[in-house]
Amino acid sequence: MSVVVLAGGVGGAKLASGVQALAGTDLTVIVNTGDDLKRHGLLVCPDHDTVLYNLAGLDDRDQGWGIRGETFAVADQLAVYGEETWFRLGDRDLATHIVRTARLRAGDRPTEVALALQRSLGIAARILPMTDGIVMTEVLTDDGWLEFQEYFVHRHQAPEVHEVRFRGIDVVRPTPEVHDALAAAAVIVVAPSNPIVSIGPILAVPGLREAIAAARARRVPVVAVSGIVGGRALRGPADRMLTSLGHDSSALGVARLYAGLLDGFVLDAVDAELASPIAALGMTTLVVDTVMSDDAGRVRLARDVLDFAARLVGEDGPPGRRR
Ligand code: FO1
Repeated sequence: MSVVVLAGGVGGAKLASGVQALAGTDLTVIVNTGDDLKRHGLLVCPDHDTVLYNLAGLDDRDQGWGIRGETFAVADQLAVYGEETWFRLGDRDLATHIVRTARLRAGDRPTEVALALQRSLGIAARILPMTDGIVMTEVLTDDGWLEFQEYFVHRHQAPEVHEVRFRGIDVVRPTPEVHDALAAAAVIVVAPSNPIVSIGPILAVPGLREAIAAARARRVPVVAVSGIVGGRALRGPADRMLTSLGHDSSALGVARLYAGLLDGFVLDAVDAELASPIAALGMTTLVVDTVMSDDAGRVRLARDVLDFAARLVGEDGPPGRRR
């Protein structure tokens, strides 16, 4: 069964690694590239790399990003030279960015470079950038428009976000690899990543929503997992961002953002009372434990999600389209 997961960083990487344990080579992860940035002349792709290190079993579990057991000798020396080092790049992580940047300069496409990095780390699944074009997520705060990592890392997600934009999004397109993955998908899963700045850019790539709709028309179930549990984001600023942008900071608020896109929605047991208002949006719901605190939790949620998606495909296709 070919599984496509749409993912941002940590939450998406955790679920993707659970799916990998079950689906192996039949997994394709489409990752957000709106968080990408240039540091010290190198292109860094945080969401791709978080998924990369998770699927390779190299991820730093305590930190949530980067490589386990990392050292920071280069970052320390960069600081000696007066370089800004608020975005901490570890020594082994830097090798990823050096190789990526060199191959892009040599003329390879971002998707080709990403796939080569994955093969080198022994990953059998595919992690595809949402596009080969350049998209920059920016947030409007009281201090004006900030690049995403300036807001997220440098300012510790402290400024209130009044608006979000994805610069460059209008002119980018999904890659042939993304089109092929969605065309071959047996199930599409929207990971419990930030719905606005992680999943938002992926869905905003022109043609992406249409490709998902075409999959649904072939009776491919599309299911999402809420990253908001008990009104709070398990990690990151999604809860505060939802509120400041006028949405509910709840599983229901997330489901509303995905209305019309999904057949099924997975929410945590602590939010069970939201199942019926979410169902009223035209989605079938599944209430389970969605917190992935260890490997077993990742695989358990992945199995729950895939079993749920399989159940949605009845005689008449996913329930949203039954007449
Ligand atoms: N997050 C931090 O909070 N501080 C950092 O210094 C930092 C460095 C970093 C380097 C490489 C990388 O791939 C990710 C890194 N992250 C860091 C995480 C990243 O900024 C965010 O988790 C994502 O962009 C949010 O999806």
